[in-house]
This record gives sequence, structure tokens and C-alpha cells, in this order.
Amino acid sequence: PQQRYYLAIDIGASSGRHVLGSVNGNGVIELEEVHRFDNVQVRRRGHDCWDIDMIWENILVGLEKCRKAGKIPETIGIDTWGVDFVLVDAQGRLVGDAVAYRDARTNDVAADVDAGIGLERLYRVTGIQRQAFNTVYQLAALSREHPEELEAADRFLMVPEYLNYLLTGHMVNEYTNATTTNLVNARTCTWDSFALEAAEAPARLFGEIAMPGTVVGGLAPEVQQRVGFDARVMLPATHDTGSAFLAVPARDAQAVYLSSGTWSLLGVEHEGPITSDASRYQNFTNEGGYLKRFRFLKNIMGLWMIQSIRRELNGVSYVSGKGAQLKRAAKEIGFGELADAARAEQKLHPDAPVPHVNVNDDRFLAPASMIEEIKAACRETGQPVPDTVGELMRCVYESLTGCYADSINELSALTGRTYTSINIVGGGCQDTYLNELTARACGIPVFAGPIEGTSLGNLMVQMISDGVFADLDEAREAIRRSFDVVEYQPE
Ligand code: ADP
Ligand code: LRH
Repeated sequence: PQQRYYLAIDIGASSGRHVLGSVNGNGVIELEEVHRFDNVQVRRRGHDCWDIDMIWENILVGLEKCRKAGKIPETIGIDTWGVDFVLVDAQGRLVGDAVAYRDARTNDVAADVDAGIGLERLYRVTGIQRQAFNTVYQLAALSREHPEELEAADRFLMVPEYLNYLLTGHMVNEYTNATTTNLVNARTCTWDSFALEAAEAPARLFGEIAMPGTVVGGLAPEVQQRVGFDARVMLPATHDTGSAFLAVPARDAQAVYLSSGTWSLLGVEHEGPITSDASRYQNFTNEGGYLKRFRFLKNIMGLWMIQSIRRELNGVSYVSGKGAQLKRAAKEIGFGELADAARAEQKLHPDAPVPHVNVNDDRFLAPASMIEEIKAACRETGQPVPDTVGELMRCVYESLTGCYADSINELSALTGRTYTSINIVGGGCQDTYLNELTARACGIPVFAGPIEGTSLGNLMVQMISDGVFADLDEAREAIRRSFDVVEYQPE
């Protein structure tokens, strides 16, 4: 029989990729990356924004590459980072910009909204951790700066939903990503009127919420004309973290999951939401997952810090044109070299005190200079200030893995369970130094892989829907036998 292909379009904050998935005659899942692009932001009307046109063009280019390779997918699923959205009018045209979550627009608004509504109630209702960039605050910021845009809008669509609309002409809101807005009731799994009030957003903008596995539609005629084929567009878990957790090849129920990319999302799957005061204090979140499972996890600043240092040393910015005075390095520095610098520093000065910073401090969300911000944090807390790249990287690695260890302890306390291993998926599991340090800091073994966990999770929903796998257990079993997972012991 002819090979059946499925296409995951996984767009993270740092890069997007088209990954074709299929199952060979031996029941082994095969992945092929057909296209990848950098996700660089742009400055528009005083805000950092996603370059939706660039992303859309890349989606089409990736589809054309599938056709050229003669691998036409049965279905296509798009997932992206969470929380960000666009507004569209009754004619389907964009209203305003796709402002990006690291933009400063929510800086002052978030605390103001909190004071007005009572944060405790919002958490009890939605179960979502408080982050200044949550959609609830972004909408409130928009209603203060551009109320006319909310008035002109007909629909609220999150980024993957808007891309699905461009592909098919159909507008559908999807459950897993909707939960990241802080606007969905964790028990009824629908938009919550109290949360919408907090967002200062009209309820009429929000459509019915569809579950992963729903077909959005076929490709629109003009898209078919450009890419040269038709296929059904399906909803995976359109929130990337929701897709990533689906692909974790955990050995047992005592494993902690860590989706490691721009963010480090550390937590577990849970049957229901935990919205206790203790969980709110520790800022744990309850994101909605496939089959209405919950991800009880913590957002940790993650490899964003490493990405930012790398960009800074290379003289580029994550927002094109911003920080243009940066000097370009003579030779581009890669992630491997940064890890090597930390490793060498550790070897050279094994007993030197390593400064630790609180990686989850908002100061690291979008600093003008990550390097200077880390140095300042060390200085302000009376610790040695890192000077060389090796010292700086060691500080970041130790701080990050220290935070992983603390978070696992908090997770244990909140769920009343003991965790005996960590499964890491995502681009970050290629960082062997980080994996080693994580095992050591947490005192439990680390299992690293698969790297393209998010694309795989996206593909799993498509494949289950098409009958390739009977259910999620069977799909996870196939992942276990198809991908190498590297084990790291604490010592
Ligand atoms: P996102 O989906 O959020 O854009 P990814 O899952 O693609 O992120 O992970 C990107 C991160 O993975 C980078 O920031 C970097 O820290 C890490 N990474 C990628 N490739 C390597 C590598 N070869 N060695 C070490 N780390 C890497
Ligand atoms: C990871 C992620 C995370 C969100 C953040 C905005 O890519 O989706 O789960 O909190 O981006």
C-alpha cells in the first residue's frame, strides 16, 4: 500500500518547521523535516509584533516543498506558542497587529486588572498561572490603547486559528490554546464570562470551542492553486506545549515532563485541575490538553535566556531592527559553543562559587541586554558578577537547573506524589550539558528525546484521527519504539 503522510507545522517563538510524519511497514514512525524558518518579530506602531505575513508565506513555501517531494499529506495540523491572538473583521480582514507576548503593552495593565478583579477568583475559575502576558491582560491593554479595534472586530482568533483560516476560509477556536488565554473555565471548558469581563473584551468575539481532532476544512481554492494539492486541515493540540506533552515517552506515572524550547515547561499530566491557594502561590498552571487531560506545570524562563545571549553575542535581535546598534560577531556563535564555554569554565574552576539568578524574574522576559541584566541581578544580590562567556553561561545553566529542581519539589508537594525521572522533549534536549546538569541538580535520571516532540504530538492527533493508531496509548507506544532516548544519570 502507498505510504500515507501527515504534516505537522510547528511554529515556536524561535523557529517554525514543517515535519512530515508516516509509519513504515515495521510500525516505526518516520519524520522528515521539509522546511524550517526563523521566526523573527517586527516593530509596528510602537509594539513588538509577529510577522504574520512572513509566517504565512513560509507555511505556503513548506507546503510547496511537500508537493515537490511528491509527499502529499492526508491532513495538516498547525500548532504555535500560546497566548497570542489577532482580531478579524466581518470580511475576514485583520484588525490591528499580532502583538507578541514579550511586548511591553501589558507591563502596567496587568497589575491594574488584578486589582480590579481579584486574582484569587480568576485562578480558581481558570486554573491558569498568572503571567503578565496572558491574553486576559493583552486584551485589557488593547481595550485601553485601541478600543476602536475591539469594536471593529468580529472574531478573536489565536495565531494558529488565524493561519487555519487563511488555509481553509473557516474560523474555529481550539480548546488547548484557548486555555492559555486565562479566559476558559477549567471545569466547563468554555469561555468564562467573569474572565471575559476582566479582559474588557466583548463576548461576541469568541466562537464555540472545538477539540483537537476536529477537521477545519479543505484547502481554499487559491491555496490549492499555489501549493498544487488539496488536503484536510485538522486541529491538533494547537498549543505547542499541548502537542509536546502528548509525545513524551514516559516509562511510568512517576515521570516529570519537561518541554524544553524557548520556554521550559515542567510538569505532569493530571486528571483534573488543581486550583488550590498553594498551587496559586507557587504559580503552577492547569492547561487544557487532548481528551481534556490537564497539564499541571510551571512555565520556567527556559532557553530564552540562552537564545538571547547567543543573539546578543552574534549582534542580532529577536525583533528585526530593534537594538540595531549591536555589533555583529566575526564568526557566528552556536549553541554548542556556549555550552562548551560553560563546561570549560566548570573544569577550570571547579570550586569557584557560581552566582545564581532567579530565572523566573520578569526582568529576564524582554531585557534590552540579557547579558547586562544577568550581571546586574548578580551584582544586586551581592554575588560574584560573571565576566567571561564561560562564567555567564555557567550562571545561566546552574540557575536554570536549580529552578528545575525546586519546581519538582514544589510539584511533589502540590500533587502529593514522588517523581523518579524526568523526560525532556524539544530542541533543548540536544543540549547535553544541560541534560547532565539537570540530572545532577534534580538527583534523578533524565531521559532526553525525541527532539521534535511538539511536531510528533501534533502528528499523533492526526494519526489517531485517521485510524493509524487506535488511541493515545498505542501512539505513545509507537513513539517509544521509534525514537532514541538518551539516558543521563545524576552522577
Ligand atoms: P521553540 O519551539 O520554542 O522555538 P525549540 O524547541 O526549537 O524552540 O528549541 C530551541 C532551543 O533549543 C534553542 O534555544 C537552544 O537553546 C536549543 N538548541 C537547539 N539546537 C541545539 C544544539 N545543537 N545544541 C544545544 N542546544 C540546542
Ligand atoms: C511555549 C509556550 C508556553 C507559553 C508561551 C507563551 O512555546 O507556548 O507554553 O506559555 O509559549
